[in-house]
Amino acid sequence: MDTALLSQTAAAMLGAGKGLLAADESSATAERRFASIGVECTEANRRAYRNLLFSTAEIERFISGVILFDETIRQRADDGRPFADYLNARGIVPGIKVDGGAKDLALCRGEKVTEGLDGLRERLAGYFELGARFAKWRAVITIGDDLPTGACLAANAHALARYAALCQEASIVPIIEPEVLLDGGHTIERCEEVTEAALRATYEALAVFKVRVEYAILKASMVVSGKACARQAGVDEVAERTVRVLKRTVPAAQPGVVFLSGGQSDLAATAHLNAMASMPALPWVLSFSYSRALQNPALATWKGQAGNTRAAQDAFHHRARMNGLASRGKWTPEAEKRPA
Ligand code: 5MM
Repeated sequence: MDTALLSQTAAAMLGAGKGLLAADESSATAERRFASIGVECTEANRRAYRNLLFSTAEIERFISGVILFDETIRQRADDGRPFADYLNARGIVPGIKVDGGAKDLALCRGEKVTEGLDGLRERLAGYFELGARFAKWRAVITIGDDLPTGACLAANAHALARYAALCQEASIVPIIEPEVLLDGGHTIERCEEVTEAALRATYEALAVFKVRVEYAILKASMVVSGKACARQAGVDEVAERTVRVLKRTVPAAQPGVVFLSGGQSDLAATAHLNAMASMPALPWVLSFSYSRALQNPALATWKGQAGNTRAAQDAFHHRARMNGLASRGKWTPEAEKRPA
């Protein structure tokens, strides 16, 4: 474990006014995203789309790191360089999703546990060789009448901790992502309770498995009202509840927390981050690690047509710039009126 490298990587990922682009959609997720714009989900199209995002002019001003999928880290940019080298040369840290996906948790109907620990040590060594300096593992927690169960929280926390320990051993910064889904009719109070329980379970497991939180980054879901809940909490309430839960559970020794967007609208994800990053005296850097909330307008503009590349890049640049502002607490609705 090279602690100097781990510190350097975490610091680069958490650079001021920057955040992460989650571009690690697995094939099934990419299929759904491409279907929404009527584009065939071939390997060539996935490469072309990722190339469009990664080659956007000046994106390194707002994007500090990109989470890649296994297929993508083995693909090349238009100029022939492997994507990891291409990003690195632009000052963007390449990272890699290493989980094997969320699978049904035995005897726990409606719940998932993320798999992928078998052979992970060897896979991490391979990814390091390919240039990855951070990794990501996502656990999925569903809120329901009697959910989550203790079994679901314990199984996912255990897996996240063993993953994180293996990453640090390999000098790769682990992003630890216990995502509480926003699907359902639950209240924001219930989301706060479940998020706190999930984070408590996660940090207890990290301590048991000797993970050094100084060299880890949390990818958190925000505390929000369930999508189908009649009362939708406003921006300030989401920010206050989310930060309250983080303060109760996340050690100050950890350098940063990046948020997922989880199906929030693009503007809500930006406004929520901005409200949290505006709060005084937080012990960690707060930023973004969005997939949909960064990519939605770009994907919709691109539509698989090479002629739309420039316009799609402009759309991506805009959302990255807005979220870069939000990570400094400097975003305003007026800033949405382009251009820069
Ligand atoms: C890119 O989406 C990631 C999960 O992909 P798979 O479900 O295909 O494995 C996901 O972990 C993502 O990184 C986070 O949820 C953030 O994405 P959103 O869209 O929630 O910001």
